[in-house]
Amino acid sequence: MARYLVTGVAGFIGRSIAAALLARGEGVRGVDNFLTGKRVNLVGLEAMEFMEGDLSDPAACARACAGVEIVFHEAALASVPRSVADPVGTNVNCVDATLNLLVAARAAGVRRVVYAGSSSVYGDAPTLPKHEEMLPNPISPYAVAKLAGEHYTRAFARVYGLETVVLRYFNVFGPYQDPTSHYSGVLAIFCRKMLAGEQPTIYGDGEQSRDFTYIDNVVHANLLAAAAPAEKVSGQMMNTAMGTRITLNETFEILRELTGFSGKPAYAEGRAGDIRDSLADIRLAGELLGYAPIAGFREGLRRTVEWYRTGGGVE
Ligand code: UD2
Repeated sequence: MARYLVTGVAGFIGRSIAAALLARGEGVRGVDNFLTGKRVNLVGLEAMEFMEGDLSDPAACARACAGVEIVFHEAALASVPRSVADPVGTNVNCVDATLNLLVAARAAGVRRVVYAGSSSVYGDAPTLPKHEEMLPNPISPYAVAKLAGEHYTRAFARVYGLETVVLRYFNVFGPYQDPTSHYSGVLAIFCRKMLAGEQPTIYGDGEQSRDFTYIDNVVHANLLAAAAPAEKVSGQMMNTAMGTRITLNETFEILRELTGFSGKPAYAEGRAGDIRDSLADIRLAGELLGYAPIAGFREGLRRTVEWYRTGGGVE
C-alpha cells in the first residue's frame, strides 16, 4: 500500500524524493504526465507504484490520492522563460493542477500535502537575504503561478484543516535534472555543454547571483517536512536553500575546473522576467524543521558533473 504520493515523479526533484522514500522501505505511488518528466528517470524506482496521469484532470488526481497519507507535490511546469512564452500552459500545469490535487487530497482523506514552492515569488526587490516575512513580488507568470499554488495550499490548511507545508526551493540542481531543454536549469545546461566542449551562453553580464541548492538538501527538507509535528509546521511556508549565493560568472569558473572546458562563455541579452540576485534566509526552516544543509555547493556540483560525465541525462 502506498502511504506516500509523489507528483511529478519523472522530474528530477520528484524522482529524488521517491528514491529516498523507497530507500527507507516506504510504500510510494508516483504520478507524472511526461510533459517535462522523463521515463528514464523512473529507472531504479521499480518498487514504486507508477501512475501516468495529468493533474489538470480531477479524475487523475482522485486516483492518485486514493489511500495515500502524505503527498509531495513536485509536479509543475518549471521555467521563467517558458512561462513568458506560454503563460496559460504554466497556469494550467501549476495552478489548476495544484487546486485539483488539493481538492482530491482533501476528498481522499490525505493527512498532509508538502508543496514545492519557488524562490521566484520574492521577485527582484533588492533586499537580501530573502526571508519569509517579505511581501511576495512575482515578476514572471511562472512566479505568479507558483505563488498562487502556495496560497491555495495554505488556504486548504486554514479552511479545511488539511495539514500543509510549503517549501520555497531556491534554484535546485543535481543528478537527474534534464539538461536537454532550452528551459532547463542553468547548471544542467552548463554541465552538459561544457562536458561536450560546447560554449555555454550567459544571459546578461553573468553577475546575477543565485542560492544554488543541491538536491540532497531539498530531499532532506521534504522528509523533515513530512515528519514534523502539525502544530509546528502546518500552514507554514519556509525557504529551502543553502543560504549562500554565487554569481553565474563564478559558477562558470568552477565548472571549467570540474569539466575541463577550456573556452569562454558567450554573452547574450538578459532574459525577460529574470531576477538579479537571490539568496535565502534559512533560519525559519531551521527552527520549524531542524533543517540545515547536509551537502555543500561545491561538493554537490562535483557530484552533478560526475553524473552527467558518466552519461546521466541522456535518453
Ligand atoms: C527560477 C527560480 C527557481 C526555480 C526555477 C524553476 C528564481 C531566483 N529562481 O530559477 O527557484 O523555481 O525558476 O525553473 O527566480 N541562464 C543563463 N544561461 C542559460 C540558462 C540560464 O545565463 O543557458 C541564466 C538565467 O538567465 C538566470 C540564471 O541563469 O539568470 C538562472 O536561470 P535558471 O533558468 O536556471 O533559473 P531561474 O533563476 O530562472
